[in-house]
Amino acid sequence: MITEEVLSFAVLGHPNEGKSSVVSTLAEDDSVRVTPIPGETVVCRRFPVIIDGREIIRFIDTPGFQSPLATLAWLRGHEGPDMLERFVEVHKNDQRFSGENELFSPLISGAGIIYVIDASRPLRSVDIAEMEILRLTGIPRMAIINNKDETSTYLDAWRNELRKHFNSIRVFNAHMATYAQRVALLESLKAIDQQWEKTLGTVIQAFKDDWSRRIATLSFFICDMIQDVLRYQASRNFSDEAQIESLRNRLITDYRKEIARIEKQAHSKLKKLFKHNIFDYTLPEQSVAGEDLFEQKTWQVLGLSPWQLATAGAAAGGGLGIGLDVATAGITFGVFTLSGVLLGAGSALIGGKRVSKVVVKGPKLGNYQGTVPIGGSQLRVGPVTNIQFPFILLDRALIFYSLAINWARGRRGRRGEDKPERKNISYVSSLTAAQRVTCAEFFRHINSGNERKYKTSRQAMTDMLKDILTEISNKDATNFR
Ligand SMILES: Nc1nc2c(ncn2[C@@H]2O[C@H](COP(=O)(O)OP(=O)(O)OP(=O)(O)O)[C@@H](O)[C@H]2O)c(=O)[nH]1
Ligand SMILES: [Mg+2]
Repeated sequence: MITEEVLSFAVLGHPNEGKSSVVSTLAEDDSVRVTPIPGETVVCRRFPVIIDGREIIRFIDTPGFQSPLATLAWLRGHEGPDMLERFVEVHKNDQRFSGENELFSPLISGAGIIYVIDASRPLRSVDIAEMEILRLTGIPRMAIINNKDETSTYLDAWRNELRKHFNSIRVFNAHMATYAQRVALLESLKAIDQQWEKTLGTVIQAFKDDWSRRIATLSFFICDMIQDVLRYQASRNFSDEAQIESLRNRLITDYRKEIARIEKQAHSKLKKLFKHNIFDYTLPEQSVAGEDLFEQKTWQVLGLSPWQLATAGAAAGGGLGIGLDVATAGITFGVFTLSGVLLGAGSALIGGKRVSKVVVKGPKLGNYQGTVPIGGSQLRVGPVTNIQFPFILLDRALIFYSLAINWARGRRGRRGEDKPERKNISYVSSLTAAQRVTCAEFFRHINSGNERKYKTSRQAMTDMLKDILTEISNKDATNFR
């Protein structure tokens, strides 16, 4: 007899009930094949959970029961410790039982049982036969109610039946489960069998430690992203004042592209950290977070309110502008600098939107013509000075994170079903006043030149982010942003 050398759980059930979805979520592995076609999984596949290079637990995806009534009838006539081996031996060439032959193999090897049912449909006699088969095996077992449609019509009937056959029952929606729910599921597995208690305790601790490490890493990534954006500037040289207009447009395009690239890169690091390896998951388009960073809508819904901005900015001691047009939700990119040439008017328009004052650096053309560098002058956009901008970046990162940790849900997208409410969409608008100041302090010192203050404010920012990220992951995944 082959034995599973690592603590293993076989995920069993009827075809198409969500077994593979449960495995995918528990093992954080998006290579598990999940399809709407019943009978997709035909052979068992092991999905290890590896932490620190060590396999700590293993989930086994199995094909669905095929002929539960006939299987039960046979087993009842052959009860005994090795009845599963004998069943497979007798039926190995019988196609009617190919599902059972396959799914019994991990049980023969010593795996525990996680039985998945979809409670959005009524209970049938085949389901009871499956449960009875599992009870006959005597293997410690838990039932998972994967309520696909989230209807409760049949829930009580299912629960009553499951209670007769299982040591523990949990509702676990494979497509919505969060990190906290995964840990809760492991906790209840621990309670089923004393033999597992120690190992599962270690597994749960490893899960928790691993999660804290990811959160710490992510808070660094977020700070880095905001820092890179706030420090970025695009510039171009020119020699003819007539070029300014077209140059400015090009510069803005370049600037936007680069900012978008920095943000995208941070999101993709986040995605990796939360083990989305295969799917090119991006922010869902129908959600506000899927809007372009520079879209007016983004600026209307995310970030802080004008009042919150004003107080955060003031408390952090200025340094970052509130932006001329926060109230109208337009976009100020911050300062245009122009060295060598005076742009003329005190403000400029970008794409029809007013930007903050044009700052002229360097000698004015008229008075100091002699000092204009050979080869022309330079037009520069950035670094951004609008305090709302980093708040919006932070908001989008938090929203992206909340989707990524809602692992399976994020992966499958469920487009169209979840038109998010536009209200309550922003995370940063629900920060406390003290947290807003912590953010503003950090944003300000990114470019203030005060290295000591920069370091302390960044440390405070990462500490605060760790708390926020932990809080988000401990919440239920009821809010789709
Ligand atoms: N809405 C919703 N759909 C789900 C959920 N779980 C699974 N599904 C869908 O149900 C279908 C079957 O899911 P699978 O995980 O492939 O089911 P399975 O039990 O492994 O199926 P077989 O391998 O064919 O036996 C897929 O289309 C899933 O997207 C859920 O929690 N919610
Ligand atoms: Mg499957």
